[in-house]
Amino acid sequence: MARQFVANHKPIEPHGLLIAGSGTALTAPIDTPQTWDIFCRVIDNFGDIGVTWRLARLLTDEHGKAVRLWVDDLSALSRLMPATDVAAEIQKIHDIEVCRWSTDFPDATPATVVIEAFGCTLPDRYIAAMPGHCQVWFNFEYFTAEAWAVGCHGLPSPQPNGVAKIFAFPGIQPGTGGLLREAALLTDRQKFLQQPDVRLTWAARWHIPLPSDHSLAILLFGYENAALSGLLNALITSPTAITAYLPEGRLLNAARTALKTPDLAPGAVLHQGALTLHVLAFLPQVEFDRLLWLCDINFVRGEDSLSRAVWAGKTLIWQIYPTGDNAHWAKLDALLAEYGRTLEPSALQAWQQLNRDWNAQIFIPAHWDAVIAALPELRAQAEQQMRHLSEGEELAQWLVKTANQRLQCATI
Ligand code: TRH
Repeated sequence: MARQFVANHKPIEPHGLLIAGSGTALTAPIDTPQTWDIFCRVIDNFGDIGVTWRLARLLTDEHGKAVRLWVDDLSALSRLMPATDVAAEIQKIHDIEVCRWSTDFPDATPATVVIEAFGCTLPDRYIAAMPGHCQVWFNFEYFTAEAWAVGCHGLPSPQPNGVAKIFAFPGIQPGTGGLLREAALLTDRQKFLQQPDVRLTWAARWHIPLPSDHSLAILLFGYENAALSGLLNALITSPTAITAYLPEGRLLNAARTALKTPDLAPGAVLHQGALTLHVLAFLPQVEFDRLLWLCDINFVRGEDSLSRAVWAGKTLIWQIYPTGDNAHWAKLDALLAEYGRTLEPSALQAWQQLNRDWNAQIFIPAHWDAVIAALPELRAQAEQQMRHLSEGEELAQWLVKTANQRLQCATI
C-alpha cells in the first residue's frame, strides 16, 4: 500500500517579478505559495547529489523557497553534509526537507516548481498528480560548454500530462543558465586569500597543513588515472617545492599503486624529493571550496568540482566523467575552447594539451613543463574568467526568474 506523504512546506514571501527580456520590475507579486521539489538519483560518485544539494541550499538560503529534495541515496548526501541521517525517511536539514526517494513512492502533493535533475525520470504517480499543482517543471541538465546547449536552454517541451518541461542548461557560454554561485562566495574567497588568520583557523579545524610560502600548491581530485604516476614523478623531481593535496577517493587508489604505498590513508604525509603529499579526509561540501582557494592548480573532475574550480579562479585541469559513447571528448573540447578563449596561443595550447593528456591518461613531461612555464598567464586568466563569469547569469537566479515568469503568465 502506498504511503501517505504530507508536505511540510512553509509559505514563502511573495516575490517581485521581471518580465522576460524587458528588464522591468513589476510590482505585482505572486501570491500563490511557491514550493519547490528537486528530484535526484545518485548514479555514481557525488556529482548528482553535489549539484542538487547545492541548488537546494541556494534556493532556500538565498531565495527563501520551501524546498523538498527527493534523493535515492542518502549515504552520498551524508558525505557532503555529515548532519544527514541516512536512516530517515524524511528529515529537515538546513530548512530543506530531505526525503528518501524509494521505489514505493508516496502519495505526495507535487510542488509548484519541480526540478528533474539529470534526466532522473520522475515517479509515474507523481507525474500523474502534477496537473493542477505543478506550474513549472524544469529538466535540469548536465553542464556543457557546447554551442548547441544555447539553442536548447529555456525551451519548453510539451509533456503528456499537460505540464511543459523547460530545459535548463548549466554552462559558461552566454545564453545558458550559468553556474550555481552563492552570493557571498567571491567575498569569502577574498577574505580567505587575504587574511592569514582566516586560513590558519580553517586549516587547524580541518587538519589541513597549509602549503609553505614558496611551494606550488596542487589539488589532485580525480578518478583513477594511469597518468598519475608520471605526474607524481614530475612533482617529485620538480625544481620548485610542491605541496599536493589528495582527497580520499578514486584517485587515491591510483596513488597507492603509483607510489607503491598500499596503506596510504587520510592523514598520511609523504615526502619525496620536492613533493610533500597530504592525503586528506573527505571534507563537507561547504569546506571544499577553501581547498580549491588554497591551491595554485586544481585537478578536478565531473561537474560540481569543475564549477567550483571556475569560481576559485585558479588554474584548473578537468578530468571529465567519461561516457561509454565517448561523447565526453566533444564536451571536454568545448570547455577547453570556451574557458580558454582569452588565453594567448602558447598558454592556451599548453593548457589544452595537458587537459587532453590527463583525460587520455597519458603523461608527457614536456607538456607539464609547458603549463608550469605558462602559469603566470594561466593564473591571471583564471582570475579574470572568474570575475567575468560572475557578471553573467547565475543558475539558481535564472531558475527562480524563469519560474516567476511562468507563474505570472499562469495567473494573468
Ligand atoms: O563525484 P563526481 O565525479 O560526480 C560525477 C559528475 O558530476 C558527473 O558529471 C556525473 O555524471 C557523475 O558524477 C555521475 O564529481 P563532482 O561533480 O565534482 O562531485 C564531487 C562533489 O564532491 C562536489 O560537490 C565537491 C564534493 N567534495 C566534497 O564535498 N568534499 C571533498 O573533500 C571533495 C574532494 C569533494
